[in-house]
Amino acid sequence: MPEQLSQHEVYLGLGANLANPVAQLQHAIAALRRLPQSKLLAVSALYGSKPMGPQDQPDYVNAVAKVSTTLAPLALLDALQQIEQQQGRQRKAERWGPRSLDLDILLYGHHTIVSERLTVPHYGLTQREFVLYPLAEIAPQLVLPCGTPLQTLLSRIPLNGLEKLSATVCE
Ligand code: ROI
Repeated sequence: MPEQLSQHEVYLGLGANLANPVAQLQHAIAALRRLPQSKLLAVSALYGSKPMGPQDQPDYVNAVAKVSTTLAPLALLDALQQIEQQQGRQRKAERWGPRSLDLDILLYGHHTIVSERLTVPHYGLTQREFVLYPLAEIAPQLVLPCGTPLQTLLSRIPLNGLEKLSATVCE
């Protein structure tokens, strides 16, 4: 695990498909601005996306944010889960079911983390258009810890109906 007080560039995935998903993401971004020991550096546009997993659920709204933080990975995870809970997230037994807010640590610097609570890079990162395209919007030159350029992954993953929404994220 990385030491606690060095600065790390972290990419976070945001997703919601319940309870006014655009507002959920806007509130979550406001909460990310208040994260302790952290600075919000960039946020992608909001994107509408088709559900991955069970299709009998509403479309999602997704975005990616870049944060600089001195929080250790599990402290960051705790803070993100607290934001999810404040916004009414209920963890249900159903795998890949709908959710009011999902905040995922996609990348934590160039670190690879495998622990009971956390796997980084996020296991879905390389497969999910609703993560890769918003990520490329704010970090087009990014190279993953495995050495693969983000642009190489993008060229393999179709948009699958992903669309930029006109809703804005407040400054
Ligand atoms: N599908 C989309 N489009 N966006 C998500 O954020 C998302 N999150 C999930 C599952 C249920 C896998 N499907 C998703 O957790």
